[in-house]
Amino acid sequence: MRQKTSSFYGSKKIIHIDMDAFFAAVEQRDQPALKGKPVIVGGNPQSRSVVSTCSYEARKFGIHSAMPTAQAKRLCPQGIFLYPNFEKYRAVSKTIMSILNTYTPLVEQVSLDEAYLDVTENRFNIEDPVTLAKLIKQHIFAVTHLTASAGVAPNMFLAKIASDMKKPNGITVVPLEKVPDFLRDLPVRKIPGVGPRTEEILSKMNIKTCGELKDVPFKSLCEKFGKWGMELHRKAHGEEDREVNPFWERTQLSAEETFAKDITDISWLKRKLAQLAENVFHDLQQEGRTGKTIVLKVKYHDFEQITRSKTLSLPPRDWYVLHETACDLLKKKTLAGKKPIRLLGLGVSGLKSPKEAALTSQKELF
Ligand code: TTP
Ligand code: MG
Repeated sequence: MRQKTSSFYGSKKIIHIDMDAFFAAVEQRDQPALKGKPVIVGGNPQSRSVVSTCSYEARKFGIHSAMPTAQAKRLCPQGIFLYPNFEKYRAVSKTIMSILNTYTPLVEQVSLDEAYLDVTENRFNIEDPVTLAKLIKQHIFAVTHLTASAGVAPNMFLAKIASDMKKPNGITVVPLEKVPDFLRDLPVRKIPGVGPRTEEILSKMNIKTCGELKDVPFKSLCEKFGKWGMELHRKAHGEEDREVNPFWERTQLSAEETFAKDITDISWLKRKLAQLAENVFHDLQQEGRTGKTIVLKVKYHDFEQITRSKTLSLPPRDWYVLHETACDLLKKKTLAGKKPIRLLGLGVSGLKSPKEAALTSQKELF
């Protein structure tokens, strides 16, 4: 036993758990006729809505989260299209999180279906984190009849990358001594936080893998990316300081997009804000949270970045309130129309759960 876990010694033992095709799996569980079928959870294919998720059977048709539902329907006309039932998913999520908490109090929930556990010390005094990950997966399945994938690693970002590698129902283990091998051929895009923009800049520097990124001098990365460069350098070496924080709570939810070219046309920018508002509102609904402060982020063509915000008297009840507020900020508080814009972001901050929000508004009445 000691032999097996020695590679983790002197470091942390982190498990990242991510449920497989979460919303779709819950639907397949509750309607056995859907088992083995392409199930797509999202909005109406007749509207401009997007796919929340789909079963692994549907993924074979090229369908994925955030794809327009209409496109999913074209790719898989025989697919079974369902509306999401957030209340049900929230209840299942609560059960899963309470299972995780029986192993260690150090559980950081990241979304409805995803969490990190620091099992360096755990309630069962099990030394081998892989044994624990297997137990946790079995436990979740026994109670919910749903499968999860797990990543086991010495830190959070490696555990997250690992949990995605053998989906569905897999476990990927990255012991400390295997970290360099694990990162060598891993595409830089797999590093959490590396989006299309960073990927593009790195690609222009001929860097496609974490192994190649590791060899870039620290100074060059900092010159290119500032603080983010420092972070990238550490990640390429498999290092991270973050601790699993059970009290972490998302206080802001946002969406943003970098455009293929810089934009001056205000009507185009407003249309883009409508899409961002729909996405953000959808995510708020999914998490069952509300907030009153609307934040607009603008990055101009010269990379100058500004954020402007407005606090409403009530949380937005629909996406178009978000959209209207963002358009108002864009018009009155930015140089949109005069100075070309490369990125727009829209967020809601000061987030509260519906229960907290209800309590606050009751207090405000007295
Ligand atoms: P994910 O864990 O990203 O996806 P998943 O669980 O459906 O599939 P897998 O992990 O096996 O790849 O997201 C969890 C849930 O969050 C997902 O079931 C639906 C929801 N979701 C959205 O509503 N919109 C999105 O764009 C994404 C990515 C997820
Ligand atoms: Mg998942």
